[in-house]
Amino acid sequence: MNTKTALITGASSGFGVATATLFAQNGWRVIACARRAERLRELTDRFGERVHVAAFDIRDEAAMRAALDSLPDDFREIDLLVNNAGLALGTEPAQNCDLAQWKQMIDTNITALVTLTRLLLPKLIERRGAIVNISSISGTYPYKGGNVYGGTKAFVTQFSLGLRTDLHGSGVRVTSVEPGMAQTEFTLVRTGGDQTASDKLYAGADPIKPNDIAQTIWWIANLPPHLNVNRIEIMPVSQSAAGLQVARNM
Ligand code: NDP
Ligand code: 8X3
Repeated sequence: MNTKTALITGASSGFGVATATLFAQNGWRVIACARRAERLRELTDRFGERVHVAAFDIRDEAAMRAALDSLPDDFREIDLLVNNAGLALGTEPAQNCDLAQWKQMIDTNITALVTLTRLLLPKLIERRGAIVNISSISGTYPYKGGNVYGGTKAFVTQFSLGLRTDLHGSGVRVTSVEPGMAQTEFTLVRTGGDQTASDKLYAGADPIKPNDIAQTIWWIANLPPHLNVNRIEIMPVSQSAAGLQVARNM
């Protein structure tokens, strides 16, 4: 039985819970992180001692450090970091956006991600481990209302490529996973809980499912150690880029 350990952020929903489930099912130890402890405990109910719950707000550096410091002995040797926790808030044009929402996206998608990565890097280097960062197609293809969210994901992709360069020769693998439209709680969060808007977005589009991304992360994490997937962009077949726009006679 495999006894590797993965720390997965955002493990209470969507891609994160699907990834935690897949890795635990396949014998990995999983440190499941998110704010909603009751959701994380469903993983321990299912997988018992193979899952350790670490419930904290990823924007709270002191809470993050405390969670890492209090890991049980069996969970201290981390082989894989999946930086998945993240969110989009709002779909308004930049000039109408709420600055507090922009700051929350930056704090969660960028600041928390780099903080956790920096704290775990010494351990990951020691273990010749791997980092999988969940970016997005929104970091490559701008769309209306994507503004700061897309900017945070462009950062995640570029940070991943930079990490690869800095970790040259260490054996540590780094991947930027860049999904397109996927049906999770993402749109519910983005719209402040508008289930109708969420249902409408995904209706008839056959979007990516959480397990599709979990399977991708599983594939990346279990490649032979001489291979690194730098970036992987995945869309549902129903989605494609829509090109540029022109405003005439302005
Ligand atoms: P979900 O909303 O289903 O999951 C988001 C996860 O992030 C939850 O587990 C949530 O946990 C966690 N999270 C958010 N804020 C915090 C916080 N402050 N502290 C701790 N955990 C937090 O969405 P997805 O599964 O879709 O999103 C996962 C990642 O995938 C995100 O980075 C997202 O940007 C990215 N992505 C999503 C796509 C999509 O179309 N769905 C496409 C491309 C990328 P909790 O609320 O319990 O704290
Ligand atoms: C989440 C999906 O469509 O905003 O990253 O890029 S999308």
